[in-house]
Amino acid sequence: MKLTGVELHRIEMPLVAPFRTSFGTQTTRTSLLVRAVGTDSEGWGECVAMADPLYSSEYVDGAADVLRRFFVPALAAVERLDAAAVGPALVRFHGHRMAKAALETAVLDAELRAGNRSLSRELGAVHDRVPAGVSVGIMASVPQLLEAVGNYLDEGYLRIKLKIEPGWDIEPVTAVRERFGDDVLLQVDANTAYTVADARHLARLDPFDLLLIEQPLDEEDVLGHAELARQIRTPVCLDESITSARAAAAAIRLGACSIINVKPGRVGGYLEARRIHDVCVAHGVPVWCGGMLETGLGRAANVALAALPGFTLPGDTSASSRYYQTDITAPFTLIDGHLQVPTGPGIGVEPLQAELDAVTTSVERLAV
Ligand code: SMG
Ligand code: MG
Repeated sequence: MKLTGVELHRIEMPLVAPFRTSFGTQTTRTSLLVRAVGTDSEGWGECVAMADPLYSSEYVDGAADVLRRFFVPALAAVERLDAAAVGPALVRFHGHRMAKAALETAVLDAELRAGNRSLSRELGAVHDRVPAGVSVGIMASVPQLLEAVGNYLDEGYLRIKLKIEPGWDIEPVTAVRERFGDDVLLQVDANTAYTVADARHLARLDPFDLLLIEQPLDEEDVLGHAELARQIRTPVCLDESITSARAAAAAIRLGACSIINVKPGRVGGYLEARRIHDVCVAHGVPVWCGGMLETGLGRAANVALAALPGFTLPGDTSASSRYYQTDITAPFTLIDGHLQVPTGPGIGVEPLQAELDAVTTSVERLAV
């Protein structure tokens, strides 16, 4: 296809509850949606950058800028555009993987819709539903945390992830294990809040039989993770550090992780995410699908990815109601702790016009 237009839709959606991590508290999700219009179809991609560069160096205004000034003009020059052509067309531009991923996903959605093919089939999904985990923020008190975890377990979530930071780690994990028992699938995510000097402290999590500890150290500290992995029994999982299939292969080889969190936005798109899956399967390293508080658009695509055979752990693929009162697509709901994998053409969902309009703060139409 040939690109005939691109729109950047900026949206603001209130979260059902504040979400606190080691890098800050979020009450609203500000995101950018990319709509790509081609000669015979159109598609959507959700940019997972946050309003501020706190999780990674990317942020919403930066993503809009790089899309507008560099990425969209580069794609507009491609005569026979498909998703596989996006990476090569943008490869000379460094970084900005979340912005690249959003644009590639919009093109992929359009391409698949034109061919009446679903993303799940395209990626090689082998399941029609995926188990849902939930990420639980840092709370003001242990009783509040126990209430939140209890409610999620009652809803049917099959795995609990606790956000941790220095001062909120051993105590909440102990309390959750004491209240809900050893059978709950439990893991923690530090979002880079520790240093390798904390190894002995983090080893105090060993007795709790956690599935994994996610990104305890700085994203560039791959060797530190390898050192930490030798000093603790809890398996180390990387999130922020894994920005490509090459980075995944290196981290595995160096012993920096034994599990990998795959987020398509963080790695530049679903095609690279699948390559990471393949690298991990080849090394016997389990993967699971992370989350970035996506709307139903991004969630639909994540759920398709999470249905690949190497995704053997539940992901941060929660129901729409975990995040938003009203989603901008038909909501994802939990059925026996699982989300259904969309089977329609492309990513399998579309924004509902009224719901989208209600949260849209600006639409920018880019000339191509
Ligand atoms: O989408 O359920 C979700 C959020 C899952 O904890 C989550 N994401 O580091 O894995 C992570 C964080 C990054 C976003 S925090 C605002
Ligand atoms: Mg994480």
